[in-house]
Amino acid sequence: MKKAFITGIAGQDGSYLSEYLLELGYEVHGMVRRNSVAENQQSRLNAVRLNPNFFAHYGDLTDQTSIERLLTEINPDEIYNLGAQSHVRVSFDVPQYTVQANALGVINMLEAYKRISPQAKFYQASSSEMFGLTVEDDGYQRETSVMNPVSPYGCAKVFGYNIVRHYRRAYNLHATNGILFNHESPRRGSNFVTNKVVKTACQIKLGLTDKLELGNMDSYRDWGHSKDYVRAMHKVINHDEADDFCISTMETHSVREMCDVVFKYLDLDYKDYVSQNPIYMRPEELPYLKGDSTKARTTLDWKPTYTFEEMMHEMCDHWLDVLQNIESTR
Ligand code: NAP
Ligand code: F7E
Repeated sequence: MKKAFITGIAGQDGSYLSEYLLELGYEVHGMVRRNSVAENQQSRLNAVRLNPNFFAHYGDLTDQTSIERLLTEINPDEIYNLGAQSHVRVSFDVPQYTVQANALGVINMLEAYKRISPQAKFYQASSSEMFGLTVEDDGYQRETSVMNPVSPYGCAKVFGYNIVRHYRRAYNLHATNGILFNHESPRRGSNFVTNKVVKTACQIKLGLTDKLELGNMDSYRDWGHSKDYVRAMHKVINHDEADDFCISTMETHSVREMCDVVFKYLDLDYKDYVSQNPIYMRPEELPYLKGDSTKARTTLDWKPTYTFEEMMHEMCDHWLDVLQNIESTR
C-alpha cells in the first residue's frame, strides 16, 4: 500500500485529494493545525476521518521539528505540499506570515524531504498567481511565461516554485510543480470570490439579505473544479520525469460574467443586487488569467470534466441546501 503525506489536508484541495488517494488504495497521512474551535475543526475531512487508512497529525509548515517528526514517522512514497496562506487579498495584510508559510515553509519541507525521505516524490502547489501581469501574445499564460507577480502571495509562491526546481536539479530529487489556475468547489472558502457570490446570491434568493458588495468585477480568471485538479496533482507527481505543468480549463471569465451565471441560475438579475465597494479592491490587481494546459493534456493525458457553468450550478445547489437546512432548524 502506497503512503501519501499531504500538508494543508484540511483545505479545499487537501480534502478532495485525500478522498481521491483513498479510493486509489493509498494510506493517507495529513498535517493539520490546531484550531481553537474544536467543534468546527477540519469539517472538510468528515468524509474521510473514519476511514481506517486515513491519519491526521498535528504540525505546521513554519515548525521544522513537526515536519521532520512526521516524515520520520510516516516515511511516505508521495509528499503533497498544499499547505499555505492561500488568500491573495489577505497576503497584503499579513505579508510576513504569508512568506513564512508559502516560501520558507517550502524550504522547510524540502530540507526534511532531502534528508529524511529522498526516495519519495514531491509535489508543490504552485499557482497561476505567479504569472502576475504577464500575458502572451495569444492571450495565455503557460510554463514558459515570465513570472511577474503582483502580491505578497504571488512573490512567495515564485520562491517556492524556484526552490523546488533548484532542489530537483541540485540533489536529484523527484520534485515537481503543479502550476494550478483558480479552482473552486462547494468546499471553497466563502471569502474567495466564487463562493462569496454563490453564498450571497443564495441568501438573496431565500430573502436572508438583499445586497452583495464586491471589489474589482472586471478581472478575469480561468476557473476549474478542485476535483478535476487533484486528479492532475496525482498525474504530475507520478510522471516518469520530475517536471512542471500548468493545469487550467483554457477558458476565462470575468467576475461580472460569473455573477451573471450564478444569479441567472437563481432566476435573479445580478444588476439589481451587486455593487462595488473599494474595501474589497487590492493594492495591486492581477487583471487577467487564461492558462494553456496543452503540456499536461498531451503528456499526462489529463483534461477537466466540469464545465464552468456546471461547477457554478453545483456550488449554488450546495449553498441552497445548506441555507435551507439552517432555516428549517431555526
Ligand atoms: P485552502 O483551502 O486555503 O487550504 C490551505 C490549507 O493550508 C488549510 O488547510 C490551512 O490550514 C493550511 N495551512 C495554512 N497555513 C499553514 C501552515 N503554516 N502550516 C500548515 N498548514 C497550513 O487552499 P486550497 O484552495 O486547498 O489550495 C491548496 C494549495 O494550492 C495552496 O497552497 C494554495 O496556495 C495553492 N493553490 C490554490 C489554488 C486555488 O485556486 N484553490 C490555485 C493555485 C494554487 P487551516 O485549515 O488550519 O487554515
Ligand atoms: O479573487 C476579484 C479579485 O480571491 C478572484 C487563490 O486560490 O487563485 C486564488 O486567488 C478575483 C480577483 O482568487 C472580490 O480582485 C472581486 O481579481 O477568488 P479570489 P485569486 O485572488 O485569484 C489563485 C490562483 C491562487 O493561487 C490563490 O491561492 O476576484 N474580486 N471582488 C474579489 N475577490 C474576493 N476574494 N472578494 C471579493 O469581494
